[in-house]
Amino acid sequence: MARQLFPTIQDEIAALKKERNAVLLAHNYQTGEIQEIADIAGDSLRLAQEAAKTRADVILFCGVHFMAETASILCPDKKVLIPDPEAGCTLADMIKPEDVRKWKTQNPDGVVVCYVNTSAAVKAESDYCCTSSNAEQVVRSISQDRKILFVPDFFLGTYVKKRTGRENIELWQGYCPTHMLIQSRELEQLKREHPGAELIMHPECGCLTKSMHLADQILSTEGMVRYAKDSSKKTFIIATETGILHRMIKDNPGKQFIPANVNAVCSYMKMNSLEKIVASLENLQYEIKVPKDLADRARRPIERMISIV
Ligand code: CIZ
Repeated sequence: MARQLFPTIQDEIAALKKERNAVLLAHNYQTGEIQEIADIAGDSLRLAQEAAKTRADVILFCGVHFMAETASILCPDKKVLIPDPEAGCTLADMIKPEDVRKWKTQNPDGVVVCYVNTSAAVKAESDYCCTSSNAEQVVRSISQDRKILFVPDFFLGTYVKKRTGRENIELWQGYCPTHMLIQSRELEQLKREHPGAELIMHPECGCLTKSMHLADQILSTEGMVRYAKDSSKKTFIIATETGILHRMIKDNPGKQFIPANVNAVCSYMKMNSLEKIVASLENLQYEIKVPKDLADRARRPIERMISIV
């Protein structure tokens, strides 16, 4: 049968979504054109929680692999798709389940807190999950006398250690290469050039400790979007992946958003495209399915986190 022609690729995606009864979720770091066609844009946890509420049969997750896994863990009965199976996360790949198992053998009374940027296999070995918006709260909920291993982000872990004043936290040495591109010297320069601007930093930034005195706010992506909307300030320097700027600019006419580094672009996040979304909905590819046994174990630290925050 001849393929139907659509005026635009966006129309084609809308028709395919309807045909498949699919919901399209886009992470805050996706391209603007993907965020524009998404049913919901947000951070990974919010998207996975929204996915859990949906009546759709198919969840098309425009983000990276661990995010689609989280959706599969929280929505075991749905078909979860990702447009490009190669869209991974360098930070998540820096910790393996066997690393966590080894630490637990050496520290039988220890507690493992994993950042959401981890594989399902690492979550399954962890006691608590956290996001950048609730890491401090999660750590504060753990008894002071228990040693903690925080994986995999060294900079978020350092920030939490500082905020809680807790010494018995071991930090994994993982990092996000995109957030490493944001440098303290450039932040200083931008603050000089825009004296009235507020600097909003993501805790994954490699220069966080060095730049803490410059930051007006240290927030997760959802926290940044909320803050920019509520603030009476007019100019903001945004220190995170540049995809976030799309929503901020759209939601806040009259406010100015300056990227801390225009090159802070995650190449994995940008692997998804409108063409790949069409192929994904047409062929129901590429399915991310966390096996039941693993999903049941990986869900526990996520549910513990949700019960705390
Ligand atoms: O949880 C997320 O989506 C990530 C990776 C960052 C954030 O701050 O939202």
